[in-house]
Amino acid sequence: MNTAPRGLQSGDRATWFGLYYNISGAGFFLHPVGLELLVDHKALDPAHWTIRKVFFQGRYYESLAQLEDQFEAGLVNVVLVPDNGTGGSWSLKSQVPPGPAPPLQVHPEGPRFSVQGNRVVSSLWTFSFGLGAFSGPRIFDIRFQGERIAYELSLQEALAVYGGNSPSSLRSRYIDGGFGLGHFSSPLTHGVDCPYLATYMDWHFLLESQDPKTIHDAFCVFEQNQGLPLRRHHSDIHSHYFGGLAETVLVVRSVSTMLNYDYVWDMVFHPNGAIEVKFHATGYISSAFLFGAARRYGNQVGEHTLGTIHTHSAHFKVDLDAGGLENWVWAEDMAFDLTSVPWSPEHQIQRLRVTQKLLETEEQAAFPLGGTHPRYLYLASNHSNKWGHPRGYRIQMLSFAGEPLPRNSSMERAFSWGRYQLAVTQRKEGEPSSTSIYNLNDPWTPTVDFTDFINNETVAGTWWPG
Ligand SMILES: [Cu+2]
Repeated sequence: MNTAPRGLQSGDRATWFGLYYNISGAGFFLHPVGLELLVDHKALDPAHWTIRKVFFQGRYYESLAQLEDQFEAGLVNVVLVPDNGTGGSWSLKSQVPPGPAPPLQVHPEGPRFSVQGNRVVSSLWTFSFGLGAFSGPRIFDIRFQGERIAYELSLQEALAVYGGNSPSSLRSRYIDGGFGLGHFSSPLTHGVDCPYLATYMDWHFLLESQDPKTIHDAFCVFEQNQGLPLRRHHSDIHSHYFGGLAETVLVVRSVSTMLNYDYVWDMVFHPNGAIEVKFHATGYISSAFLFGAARRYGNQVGEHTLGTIHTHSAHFKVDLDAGGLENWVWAEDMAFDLTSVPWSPEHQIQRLRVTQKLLETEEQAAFPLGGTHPRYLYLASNHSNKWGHPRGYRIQMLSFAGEPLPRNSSMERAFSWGRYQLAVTQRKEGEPSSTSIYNLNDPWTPTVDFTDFINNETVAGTWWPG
């Protein structure tokens, strides 16, 4: 099993590889044998690559020869790991008969959207979709009822940080854009990955080869009943009526399989004009040989297997156009004022009111993880509705991500986007992405450090022709 990063400082080219049994039909992810090798691959000629360190079942050795010598001398305590699994369940095959077929969604009068090339058109929404070979799913030119809402909505990066007591697990920080979130997209299985009646599209790409490749059914688009009303009211008081609307959403989905784990990426278009971005992590966990204080670093999932502790984070970019290209960032919240009761001044009351604040600089509009942020945050235009309120688009964050790495880590700047729940920056042609494919293999001198984008420039009202 390949791991990253590949060393401890800029310029290093040395990777820890974990060895696993490859069990037919169930992969190798849960079957570590306890042997890990640090391979120095700095030389351009693979013939000169060397093994710099060996780890076997809890102990480090200078070389395979040293491990062999100590084994021959009876100094190595070997735990025999069977090659057919070690208790626990590790196959994704169902252990029980499937039973009756599950419910299906149908569209009685055919789909209510069409896909023309890479453009999706429904009665409410139009947009173009695609995959960045490295950055993954992206949507451009999103229009709601004909009006542009966003020029770009795209995944930028995914990050997984691990802990453990074996070298490859305690070292692992996967900055997945460097491997290729689009490149490692997997074909979608009808009826499992997306509804049976979804529209499936292939993706063609040219990467690391002279010949184009195709990922069959790399995208799906479908409409889904949310099983909840978008709105409803039933009146039995004074007048008798019911008004309601079933909520159906339009979904574009793709899945990236990054070795053992799979990210399901959804862009969800709601009938009220909201766009939702979400991802789910599934697939296999990563694992390591279980020894010593392993359970400080995860859970035991097999007789000799530790499921290693880790985090998942992802970063998205949205280039919003709320009512035109000139936008302002407003923070709104609520506050209580202590006031005397107008009709009875000897009493006091806590009166709830609206607070509003214009956020003018990139610093003011950057919200660190764990800090307080306003309950309502929106991009507003200089157009008003008929009551004089500025037209705008709310940004709502629902995330329980933690800090990816402490700031004093030598590689934290390679994913410094992880410091923020949300950051609004001036749009620039020179800042197309919050990350770089080169950050994976040299995180110590990152090609792109997102915090550089936050340098006290204004985010108020101007539009930036690039
Ligand atoms: Cu995970």
